[in-house]
Amino acid sequence: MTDLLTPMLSRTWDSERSWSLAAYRDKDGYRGLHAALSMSPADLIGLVKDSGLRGRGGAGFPTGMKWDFIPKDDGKPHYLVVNADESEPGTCKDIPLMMASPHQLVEGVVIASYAIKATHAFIYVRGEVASVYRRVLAAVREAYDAGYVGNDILGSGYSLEIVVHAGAGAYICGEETALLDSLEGYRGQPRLRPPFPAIAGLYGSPTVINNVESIASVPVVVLNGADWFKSMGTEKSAGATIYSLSGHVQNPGQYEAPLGITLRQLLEMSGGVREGHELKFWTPGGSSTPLLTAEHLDVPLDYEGVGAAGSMLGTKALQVFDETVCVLRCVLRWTQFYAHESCGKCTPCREGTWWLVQALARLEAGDGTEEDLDKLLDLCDNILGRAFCALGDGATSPITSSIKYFREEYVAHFVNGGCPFDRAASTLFA
Ligand code: L3W
Repeated sequence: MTDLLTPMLSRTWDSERSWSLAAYRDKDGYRGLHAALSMSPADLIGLVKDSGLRGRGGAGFPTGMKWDFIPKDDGKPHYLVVNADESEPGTCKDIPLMMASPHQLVEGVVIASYAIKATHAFIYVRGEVASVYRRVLAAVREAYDAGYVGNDILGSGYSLEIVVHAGAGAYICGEETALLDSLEGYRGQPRLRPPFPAIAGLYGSPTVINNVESIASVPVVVLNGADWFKSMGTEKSAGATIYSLSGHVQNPGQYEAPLGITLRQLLEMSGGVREGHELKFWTPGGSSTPLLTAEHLDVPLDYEGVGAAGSMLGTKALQVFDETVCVLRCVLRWTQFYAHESCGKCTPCREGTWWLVQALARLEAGDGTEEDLDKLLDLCDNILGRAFCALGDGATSPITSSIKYFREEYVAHFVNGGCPFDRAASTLFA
């Protein structure tokens, strides 16, 4: 882990037994909670709004505004749900964060729950990663024993129960309303929005659902103030965040840096693309965000900058591919993932992703034609904006963007009668 400028989320990661309560307390752990409990819930929401913190799960929705949507004095129970079901291809920031510093999440959960007057909070962890489940559970138990969770927290009169729940392993359960269905014991499938969870969420009650990194950012915002947070990042994308570098880079891993840094700067600071090779394409935020190329190395990695370049910041999962990678093979592999993970609820996504795989497989094998390429784009057109949730839209992103930048590579497959790449030269998708 390398800290660039202002380590905030990663400040404890290099400590011995960084996941323990003792190590967290050594780095001001739970001081944010003390400060938060001395404020009114309304002031706390105001502070998070002022800070400009935006959701780190992909959509960048303003966190304080989401908290403020929770009805005031409605007499219903309120819930906080943490989306820890990280499974977007290339996305690997929440799991390292929870492994290295689970108390940062737990402290954020208590502060956020207090702000929205929730009496129960749920941390929905991806089921396949048992080590994360165990680590978060151990941190929650430690926090109960220390009086940070449970009855009358730190003598404030505020009480909170936290439940750590392991999912059963489905990408769709990262979609917030499918996650709620799964948490309630149903098969995880998205619900129609509106109503948004803030009005009718878990068990029909007002619910805030935030990503792990968003919630883990809250304690330092409370401790250091909105102006401190806004001093990092850009005007509309405040603060620092975790970028995950993977693929053909010298030093893959998590890099904490202010929003607005560029991929060129991150590569310069981290050792660059693998030796003797050059960058061909990359994803700014996982495979659901349109691909970018070497011409986008200086795009500011914030919500506005990446949007203006025709993509989305998403989860800041920077997957880097060099010139040895066949973009078509890469896109086929991702599309197989979406077809497998489609929940089947809506026809455009259920049928469409299956057809996308058929068309891409034919093209990749060198059996396609120009007509197949047009059909592929037509299929994408019929999925985008017509699927029930973001999974369908996301499935089209790598396809349409790769054809935009690498159409000649698609054509080369059917002109050649097969893949023109030497698969042995690439370490990815070989
Ligand atoms: C109340 C309103 N609440 C919006 C809330 C809404 C949600 C948040 C953002 O998808 C993206 C997706 C992936 N009243 C509201 C309101 N909200 N209007 O704001 O909502 P939305 O619909 O913009 O996004 P989303 O459906 O949460 C998230 C992209 O992130 N992504 C990440 C994928 C990662 C995983 C994973 O690892 N499990 O799925 C990557 O790019 O494609 O576009 O809370 O309720 N009027």
